[in-house]
Amino acid sequence: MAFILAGCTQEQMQGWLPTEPGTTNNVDRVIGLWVTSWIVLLVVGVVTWGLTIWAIVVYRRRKGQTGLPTQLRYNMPIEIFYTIVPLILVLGFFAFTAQDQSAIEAKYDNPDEVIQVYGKQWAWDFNYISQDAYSPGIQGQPNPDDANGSLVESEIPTLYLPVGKKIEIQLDSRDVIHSFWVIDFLYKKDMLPGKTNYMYVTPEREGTFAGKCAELCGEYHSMMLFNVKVVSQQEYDDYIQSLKDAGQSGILGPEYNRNDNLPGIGTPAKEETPEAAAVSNAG
Ligand SMILES: [Cu+2]
Repeated sequence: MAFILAGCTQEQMQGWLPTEPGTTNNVDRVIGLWVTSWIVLLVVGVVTWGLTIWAIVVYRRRKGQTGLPTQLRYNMPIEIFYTIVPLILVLGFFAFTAQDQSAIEAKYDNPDEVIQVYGKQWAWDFNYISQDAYSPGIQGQPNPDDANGSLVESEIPTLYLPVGKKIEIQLDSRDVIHSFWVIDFLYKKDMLPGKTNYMYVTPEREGTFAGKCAELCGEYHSMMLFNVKVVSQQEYDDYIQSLKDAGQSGILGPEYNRNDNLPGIGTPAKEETPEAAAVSNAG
């Protein structure tokens, strides 16, 4: 196995997943689960295809044979084998998936940074809660000079993350269900109106990574893009300072949500006017 794998490229070693090992604290775990699962499944596949072809060749009808071959049924050892092996496989996949999932979803008790991301039709607002600064986003702007429909890169909302720091990201929505997907992090999670989801990540490699909404959320869903810049602590601090210099201190809270009367949002319910009460009583 080692000899065969030695000839593989990095791309093949990670099962063609769109990332590099070590991009976050979780990426290697996901690659391991993905690649090992494929190896197990391919072994099962080779055995199954092999037995199928063997049976076809060895038990083919020979010249001069007539009638049906000896009919067999209820071969107990084979019945048990065909029941036990898939059961072991399913339980095995479940166990390893559950183990990795609970490791990836493990809460940081003392995150270095808490950042809130709001999904909204069709862009993102980033609240750097620990730093008391925010960055509002607009949806992707079509490039007027390009007939192929590319977007103006500089207009795409950008989330800055300091490298090597434990980050808690709170995922919220201002309107409909979106999904926060950073491709190179091999992670995505839904953003639901009225409910906060959490993502815990330690980015470990500096760079710019593409992100997008992964839940069809309306007409301009395809323009709901963002970038993640993983930078040094110094660059991160400089960026936060630039937001504050631009007057973007504080956060953009739920007051900008479109559905401000959902249960759980925390906005006070509108008071019933005497006129409305009269109408509802009459109705
Ligand atoms: Cu969306």
